[in-house]
Amino acid sequence: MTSILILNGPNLNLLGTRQPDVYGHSILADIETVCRAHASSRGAKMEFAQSNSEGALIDHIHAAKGVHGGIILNAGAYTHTSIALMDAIASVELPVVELHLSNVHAREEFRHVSYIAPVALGVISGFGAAGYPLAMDALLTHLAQHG
Ligand code: CA2
Repeated sequence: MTSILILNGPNLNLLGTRQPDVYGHSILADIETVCRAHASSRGAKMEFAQSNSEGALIDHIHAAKGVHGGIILNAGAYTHTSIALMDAIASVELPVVELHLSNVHAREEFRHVSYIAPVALGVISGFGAAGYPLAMDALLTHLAQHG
């Protein structure tokens, strides 16, 4: 059975508490519930994780090798800063979908830079919590075609 990792970065544990105009009303646990139902409807396994620490996110990416077929990564603000996350993704050679709740290209210029995009399969940004099942469909379709 295909298995994927859905990994969430810094401050995403605060979803639903502030800035609902930007990030929506869902809390991360709601998003996890939707992802679990979606994975099961697609016959896939899923691990869902969040960390505020760059090192822990890198450890999750390393541990995905040989366990998961691919990764959906909302790296939060580390997207715009972290060469270390970029190197971790490149090193595991797993397909990664970069995901953002907000449309980062419609926001401040510093959010237009992504260290993840050059090593990602593709990017989904701006569809709120609905972006998670979209990213799952994109990754699972890719894995069905390419293994
Ligand atoms: O749009 C996204 O998903 C982001 O990855 C979210 C990050 C932001 O730094 C990226 O540029 C885009 C921020 C997540 C912080 O989420 C909060 C939620 C509620 C209250 C405060 C922060």
